[in-house]
Amino acid sequence: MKKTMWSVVPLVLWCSQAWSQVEFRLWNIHPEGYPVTEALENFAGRVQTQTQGRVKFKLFNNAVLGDQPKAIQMFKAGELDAGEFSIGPLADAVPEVNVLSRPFLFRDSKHMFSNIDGALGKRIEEKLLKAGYVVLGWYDGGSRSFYCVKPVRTPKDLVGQRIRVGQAKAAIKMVELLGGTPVVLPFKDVYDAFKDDKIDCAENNMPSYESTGHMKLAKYVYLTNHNVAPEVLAITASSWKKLSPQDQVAVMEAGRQSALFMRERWNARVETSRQAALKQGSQFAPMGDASVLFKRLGPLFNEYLQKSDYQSEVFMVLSQ
Ligand code: GTR
Repeated sequence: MKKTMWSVVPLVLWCSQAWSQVEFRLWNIHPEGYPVTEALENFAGRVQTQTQGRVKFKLFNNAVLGDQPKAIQMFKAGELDAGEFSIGPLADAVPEVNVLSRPFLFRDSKHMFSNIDGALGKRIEEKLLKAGYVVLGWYDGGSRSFYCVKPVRTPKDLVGQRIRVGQAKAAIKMVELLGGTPVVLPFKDVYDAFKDDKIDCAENNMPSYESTGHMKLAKYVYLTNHNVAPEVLAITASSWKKLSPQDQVAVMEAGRQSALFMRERWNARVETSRQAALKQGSQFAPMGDASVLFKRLGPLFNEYLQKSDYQSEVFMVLSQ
């Protein structure tokens, strides 16, 4: 009897020690009050409650730990535990998710989430897992359009313009095909680049256009909605393994719930940002005849169809 007790005690001690309190570093590019930030706060709060304080996520906003390509490197190197990433730079690191960065893949968020919350999302989650990313939730990356310092009403107006893009192959190629000069810059440097006349245009969704203050410097919005994509809340596979099975369930559930929370906040914010931009004097031009743009982007579309890995996914989405 005595012997059994002694053999059990160290095991219990070891287990509780291995799964005692952990604090994870959570990367975020956005400022306080932004829907992504609010959702990450919601996530961290839920995790703390559900795990009775055993698991904590410390949130680093405003890309203070580095811009997104840097964060993805840190993530891969295990120097960061978790982050909320957009698809472009993530696709450069994990080419299998590139399918989601194809321009004009999804019509709108509803179309996107009907796929991402279904079979397509599952397949991509599996690919991300193989690359060391455990997906905790799919956030809304919104719908991206161009905005410029000078009026832009047709695809021709983009020709010869210096257009900021994030570090993402698909975005660079898209700008080249449209006749512009891609200027790759970190998100936080775009405002100064407009001010210092280093760029003529950028492209983003309404809440980012507003929250960054770009709306004050580039008032002409050309509503192409060329990119509707999700963003992803993920934790590294190695940090994930530090959690007990019970805490993994709690963290996963908190991630899923925070994504639903985010999507709701996002929809409201798109409208308030649009109103704020209008008030600020922004002018919105509709895309007009989409076929002109589609023709120019033809080589990029073909690339997606030729890559056998993505063929079925692209067809699946486009046929809906
Ligand atoms: C934002 C997005 C960020 C980042 C940024 C950018 O809309 O949420 O993750 O991609 O755009 O353009 O760099």
